[in-house]
Amino acid sequence: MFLTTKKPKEVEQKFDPNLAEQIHVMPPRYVAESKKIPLKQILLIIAIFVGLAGIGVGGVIFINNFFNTEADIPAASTASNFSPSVPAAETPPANIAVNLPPSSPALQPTAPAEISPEPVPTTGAEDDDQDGLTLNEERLYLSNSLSADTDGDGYLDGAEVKNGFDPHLAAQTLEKSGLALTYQNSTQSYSVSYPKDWYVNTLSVGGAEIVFDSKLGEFIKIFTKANPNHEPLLSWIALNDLLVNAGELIAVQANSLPGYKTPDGLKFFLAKPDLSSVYIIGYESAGVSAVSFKTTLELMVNSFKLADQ
Ligand SMILES: [Ca+2]
Ligand SMILES: [Ca+2]
Repeated sequence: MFLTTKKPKEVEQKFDPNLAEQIHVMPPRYVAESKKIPLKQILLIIAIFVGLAGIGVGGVIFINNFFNTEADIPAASTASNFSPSVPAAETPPANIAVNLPPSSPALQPTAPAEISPEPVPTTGAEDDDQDGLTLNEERLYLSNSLSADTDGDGYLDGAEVKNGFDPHLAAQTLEKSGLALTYQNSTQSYSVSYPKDWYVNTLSVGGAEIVFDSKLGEFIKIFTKANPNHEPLLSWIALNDLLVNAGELIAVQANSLPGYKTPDGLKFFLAKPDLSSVYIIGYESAGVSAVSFKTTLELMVNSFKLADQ
């Protein structure tokens, strides 16, 4: 037959089985590239993946912890939801209230601070109750600085001290109360009472110069002077103490010893009966302007006693 289905020879010639095989085979470049994926890249990808997964897990844990902490503070009912392991009874509202700042004091009006008056400075030499004892002496003898007769026996505090009596205990001497002590000068043969809180210092060999120190700058000194010519006391003073005007001196009788005192009452001269010695009992202020222990000086003068008296 003329018309056949036989393929043209050209077409048949073009069909090449080898060529067909080549068409179905993957091109060499693709095969080569797929086989060349490096192991390092795979490990890197895995590492990145693992890292991202770790960050994600960490974030979840952080968020859970954050919300659990927040939940512990407000109320016990919600705390049990976020932290079931902690019983609600362990975090009662009472404990939370303790941690809160107290509100009641802030709401209460504060009273205005009292303004204390400025303390009035004192010299210690004031005698407010006019009993003859200064403030320093009232402290020394435990008497009331606002009561002229502390023990109520009818004698003023100053008069009692001057004569060796305790102003805060009726019918009791200062030495018996322990408020005054007796100093014995065996070399110069005399004794004298002085306040127990004072110091006694010997300034010269033989005890001719003894200082009774108040520790407040003021002191009383007893000076023993020889009178070899047995001069009358007033003459001896005029000859030996140029700081004193003998004509202004006031005669005194202290414990049966004749003597004189200066007009200000701060220096006393006593003579031994045979006029062999003169005792000068003087008040020294050592720069202190106010005299605090004038009555104490009188106590010492009145208690001055010779050993052979
Ligand atoms: Ca007084
Ligand atoms: Ca009294």
